Amino acid sequence: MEQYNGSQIIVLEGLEAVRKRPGMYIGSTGSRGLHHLIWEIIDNGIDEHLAGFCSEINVTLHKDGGISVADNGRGVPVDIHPTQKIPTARVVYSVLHAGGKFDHSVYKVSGGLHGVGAAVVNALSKHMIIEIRRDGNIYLDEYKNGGHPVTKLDKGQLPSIGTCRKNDTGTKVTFYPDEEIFETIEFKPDVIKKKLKEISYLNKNLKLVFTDEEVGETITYLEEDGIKSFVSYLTRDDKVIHDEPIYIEGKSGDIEVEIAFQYTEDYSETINAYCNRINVVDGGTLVTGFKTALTRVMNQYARELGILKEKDDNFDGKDIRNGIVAIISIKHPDPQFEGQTKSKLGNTDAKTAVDEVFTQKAQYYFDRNVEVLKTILDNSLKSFNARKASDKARNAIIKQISDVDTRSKLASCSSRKPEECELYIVEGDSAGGTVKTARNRRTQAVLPLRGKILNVEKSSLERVLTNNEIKSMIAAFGCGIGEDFDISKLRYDKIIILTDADVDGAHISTLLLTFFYRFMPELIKAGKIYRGLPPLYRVEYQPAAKGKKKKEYKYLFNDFELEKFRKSNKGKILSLQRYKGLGEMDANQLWETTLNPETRILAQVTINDSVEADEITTTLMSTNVPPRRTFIMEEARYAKLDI
Ligand code: 28F
Repeated sequence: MEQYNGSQIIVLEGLEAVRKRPGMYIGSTGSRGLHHLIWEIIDNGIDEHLAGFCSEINVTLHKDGGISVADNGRGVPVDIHPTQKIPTARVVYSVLHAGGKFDHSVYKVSGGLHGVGAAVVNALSKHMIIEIRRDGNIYLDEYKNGGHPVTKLDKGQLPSIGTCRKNDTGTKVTFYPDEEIFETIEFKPDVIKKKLKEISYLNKNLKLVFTDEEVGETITYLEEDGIKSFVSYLTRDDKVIHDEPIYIEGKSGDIEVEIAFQYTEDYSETINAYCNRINVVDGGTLVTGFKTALTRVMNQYARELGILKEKDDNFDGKDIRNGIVAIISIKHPDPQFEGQTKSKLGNTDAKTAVDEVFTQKAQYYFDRNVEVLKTILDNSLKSFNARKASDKARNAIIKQISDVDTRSKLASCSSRKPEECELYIVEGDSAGGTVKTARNRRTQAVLPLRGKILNVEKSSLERVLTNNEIKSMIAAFGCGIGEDFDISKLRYDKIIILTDADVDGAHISTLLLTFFYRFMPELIKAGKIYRGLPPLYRVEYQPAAKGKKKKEYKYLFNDFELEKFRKSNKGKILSLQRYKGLGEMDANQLWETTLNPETRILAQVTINDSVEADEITTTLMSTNVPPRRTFIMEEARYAKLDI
């Protein structure tokens, strides 16, 4: 193996750090983290597109499990980097966080984790090949085992392996994820296609081509109408109340603003926001600017057209956004992301920029499309009237919730300090009983749910409030619901869903998550919702150490861990107990594995992608069966069957 000089040793130590804690760089080592590798590389190609030098990106899934991403940009420079003293291409693909482009005029695009850089992909790949076409030459650089360079430099330069036409330029990266790092290295074509589709909407004149060599399929994504087509795609299964999405674009200072929106007959409001192509799941100033401007402009028109009389209250923002599907996409030279998952935009100038552009351009549009305007205002009026009527009905129900009986099922904890209290929502009475026994009564409360809760997808709040299980949860949380929701009144720091690891448990968990996502999304965004992960197996084994007679035991939480345990304990006699449900554990096993904050494992529920979350929830939970059947058929091969 090549001798390493000082700077290369530093490079390798950087990559080693990534291999030690991959989750810190790509979020998880599951399927989502695996696919982040592709997004990181594609982002480099999108940067090149944003700089104006790349019009096409090709993504190819190879039969041998590898994946290639190729752009037709300028090609990563191969000259010696002024400070790192190695070829620039090596800096971009093997030095951590060095991917920052020199020409800062380009807005740095980055994936959901804000551009951890292509070097991370190298670190987590067992093999990576970079092919650069530039100045009529084809250069090759190759790495193995997490970024160890294989290609010998020729007088410090990358070797040229051939020539090409002068104007044939670009960068092609092929990589093979390391199965030692990832729980799965199987790329999902549908996940890739969905992302490329979203990228094509957000980058309207960038062509993306996906080839799946496994099945010999090639698909091209190119959306000249950009986010306007994105909105049409999002409303494809809905009844719309005006034919075309309304498209607005403009610039305010050095912030470029694009907005597309369309109204449906639905009750929900969907607003997906992007800053420099990053999906800001928790919104922030760019969404506030849109909502403020939309409410002001529509109320102004409602009064001008006499739909609202002098004595009437203004339409509430929720009335005006009733049924709206909107995409807000801005380009900002220096975005500040805030919040726990860095998914909220903080720049105040983004609020004024969106407000200004929307106000100016929406008035220009509505002055010339009064029919559409009237349709939308009628929709707002209907919602306004319905809201007034249901306020009374809802307040009556919520008042009823506050009385004691709906909280009777709750085994509360003695502490009154929310920051130290946890609420376990447990499936069924038997498990509920064991959890009540095993818990720490001072800080852990238990709410057993009898059977399945209502599927709230597409339900109105009134309908939701008729379900006793949901009423007892609202009463237990203490933070109200709907207009009265106030997260500062939440009685717990964590709400932990504890269901069996079987199909029924998964279904109850999904119903609960649908309820939280549709009616208390703030709880998820504030990181309050968790899933308890009880062990799947308890394995007993004779310890290797001589003389020690006492059997030892270990808990394993999924099949991946069992596989790894078997591998590292070959030849040992193991007695394996599989837990079919929480009820099979005794109180101290349950305490040790699932309740004790020192030893338990909790999975925090997050929303990483607002489009995906909305679509998946609708697909899985709404009454429209065909999309669900398709989803299940496609995903079934990844499901662990519960036999
Ligand atoms: C499939 C992945 O990685 N494409 C890339 C470029 C182009 C330039 C560049 C990249 C200089 C030192 C910052 C070329 N010519 N696709 C890719 N295309 N990086 S990555 O420069 C990197 C900067 O580090 C490039 C002139 N300027 C920039």
